[in-house]
Amino acid sequence: MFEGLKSKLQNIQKKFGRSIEEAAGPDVVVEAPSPVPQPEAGRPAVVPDTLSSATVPKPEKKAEGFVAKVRSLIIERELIISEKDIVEPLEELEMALLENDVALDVSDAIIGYMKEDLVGSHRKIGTSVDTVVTAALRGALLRVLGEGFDPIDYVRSHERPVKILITGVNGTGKTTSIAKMAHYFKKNGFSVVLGAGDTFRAGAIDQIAEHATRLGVKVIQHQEGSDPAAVLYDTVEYAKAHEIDVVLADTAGRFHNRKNLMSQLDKIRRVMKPDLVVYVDEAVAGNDAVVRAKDFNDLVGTDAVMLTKADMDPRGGAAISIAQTIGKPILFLGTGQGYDDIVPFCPERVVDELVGAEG
Ligand SMILES: Nc1nc2c(ncn2[C@@H]2O[C@H](COP(=O)(O)OP(=O)(O)OP(=O)(O)O)[C@@H](O)[C@H]2O)c(=O)[nH]1
Ligand SMILES: [Mg+2]
Repeated sequence: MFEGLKSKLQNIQKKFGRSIEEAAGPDVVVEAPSPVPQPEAGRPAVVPDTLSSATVPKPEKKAEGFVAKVRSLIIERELIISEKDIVEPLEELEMALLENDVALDVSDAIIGYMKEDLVGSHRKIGTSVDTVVTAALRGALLRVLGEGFDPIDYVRSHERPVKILITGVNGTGKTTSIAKMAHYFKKNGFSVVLGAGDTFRAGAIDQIAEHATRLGVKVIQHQEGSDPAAVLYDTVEYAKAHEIDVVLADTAGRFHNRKNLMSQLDKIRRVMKPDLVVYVDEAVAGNDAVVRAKDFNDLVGTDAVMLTKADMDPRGGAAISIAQTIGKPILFLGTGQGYDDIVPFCPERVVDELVGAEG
């Protein structure tokens, strides 16, 4: 998952590291003299004049020994990073983000957060600058990814049944995602009912009914061609009567520029009163998925996004861009065709995967 972006980010982290190391100047190796001389009272300890001008000595504490002082000057260098020190790796980072389908404004935000974090402040850089760079990149990505969304917490703390309506364009994985979510909620101890709200596409009702049989959950269905709002209304009534925890409502694939289908979705919303409208799209669609998510959100409203086919996406641009672009969290990633191939989207975990865990 996101392998292309991951390897780019790892190379760029190294470049940032090299640029900052160059700005800091070379490490100074000082032989500890023997016997250890003590500084005269009232005078500072000897500071090696070979230290780079960019290196600011750490303020002396109390009566540490001479060796300890010199060592602290060497391994706890402090420096002030200026923008020109990191202009090249910043440009490379921007290119890498754009090449991997990160939306332009999101890429700008990441670059801005990196500058804000790195430039101008005193940084202790120790023997390696890697931790400084990793922390800055992690911080920037976490800010654009937002807080995430815990589906189990949501269902636990919400009045039942929790009604989840699934929307999106054709063939992106809506029905498969419903089956995966049903399996996920069931595994976590919740009861589930499915609503066969795609009454439009031939075979759609049989498809969801087959998933329901395999998963051992109930599906509410009407005839092909019937009103989807009525099917989903009945599904909610069934859930209420049987104290079911979660309603998962399927809908036909639709494009945002098809007016009739969009107003049908509006009707479904009014009749079923969903707690969560989840927009489903493919991670592999990259920037197209971001644009479509925004259109759906503007037209019918979206509470969260599920990105499918992340297993086939080396770029990760949609996953990084959607939360910031539409201001709604990613709920799950789809990572394959099996029922277990679903992971709640945890920003911390995605960032660990992309740039490595915090040192
Ligand atoms: N590799 C991969 N394939 C997936 C994933 N999710 C869904 N698919 C596949 O995508 C194809 C379409 O899935 P559906 O669930 O039928 O998509 P849909 O959005 O309901 O399609 P329509 O009802 O026609 O609009 C199927 O072959 C799924 O197996 C995923 O996370 N990874
Ligand atoms: Mg479907």
